[in-house]
Amino acid sequence: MAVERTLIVIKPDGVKRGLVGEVISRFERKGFRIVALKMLRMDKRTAEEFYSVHRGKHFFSDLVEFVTSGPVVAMVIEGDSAIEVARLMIGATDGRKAAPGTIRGDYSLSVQENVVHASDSKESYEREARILFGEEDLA
Ligand code: IDP
Ligand code: MG
Repeated sequence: MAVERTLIVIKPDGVKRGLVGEVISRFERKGFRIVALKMLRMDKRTAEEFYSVHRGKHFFSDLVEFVTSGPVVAMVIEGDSAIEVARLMIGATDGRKAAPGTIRGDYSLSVQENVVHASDSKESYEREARILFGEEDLA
């Protein structure tokens, strides 16, 4: 058993649609512990930094516009194999193709507006969590 942390972000579509409780509840019921949780609004610079691996891709500017279009809810959760398990729970990127039972599979019909973000590796988690949270939040 490897206890890990990962970053979950409920994107502006999820917040606008009233899915905050639903998404948090799924991770809690799975057995994860919430380490830190906050609502915030990403500015353009933060969003560009957060999604910097996608800079230059055709969807980058739309993605930055989308993720800055309203508040998001960010949380760090902790539990066994958190990174891999959270990715399984959110499902494939494209909500139209994500398996039913996953968050995206149950709540999204879009490749862009797909409700939720979860870090895809330990390195991504460490980089992304540092953008949205301070050291003191994660102590
Ligand atoms: P992921 O969120 O499943 O890790 P990534 O490929 O890392 O998917 O893409 C980051 C985010 O960019 C996606 O969650 C989605 O919001 C958006 N995105 C990805 N591919 C496309 C696309 O082809 N068109 C529009 N938006 C996209
Ligand atoms: Mg990704």
